[in-house]
Amino acid sequence: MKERTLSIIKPDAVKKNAIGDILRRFENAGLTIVAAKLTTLSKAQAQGFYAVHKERPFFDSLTTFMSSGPVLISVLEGEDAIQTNRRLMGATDPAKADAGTIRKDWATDVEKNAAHGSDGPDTAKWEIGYFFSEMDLPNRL
Ligand code: IDP
Ligand code: MG
Repeated sequence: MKERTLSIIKPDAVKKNAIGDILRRFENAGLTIVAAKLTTLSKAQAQGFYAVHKERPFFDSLTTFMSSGPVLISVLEGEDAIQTNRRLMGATDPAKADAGTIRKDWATDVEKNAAHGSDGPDTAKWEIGYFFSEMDLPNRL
């Protein structure tokens, strides 16, 4: 099914000049980039995005990291975009990520793990709406 997902190339991967290589992987996998912005999140914006994790012990460190430098936020569209992006990223912990995945190739550790991808249709819709408006994304799915 054609669907959309939210991707974030995290500050660690942006610092490694990996934006082009990572977007290339999305495109090579048949995903289309339908909206994108390069921005630096405030701590409050990062806390809002990761609110679902606010009780986790790593929440403060994670949101400090996510607001530590530029990120490339994009909306990817295609068949099974959510699972395709998760497969391209690999496991949350790069030590457990398959060879050839984004996290295996660029992550530093389980926190500084190079990329974010929505984990399901409901979170994808919420996450896309968190960063993009109707004007950025005409409803043409
Ligand atoms: P996901 O990004 O693979 O969906 P989640 O469990 O949703 O993984 O966690 C969100 C983010 O929180 C991860 O991508 C990672 O940056 C960070 N994180 C997850 N687990 C840990 C941990 O055990 N220690 C530190 N940071 C973590
Ligand atoms: Mg997640």
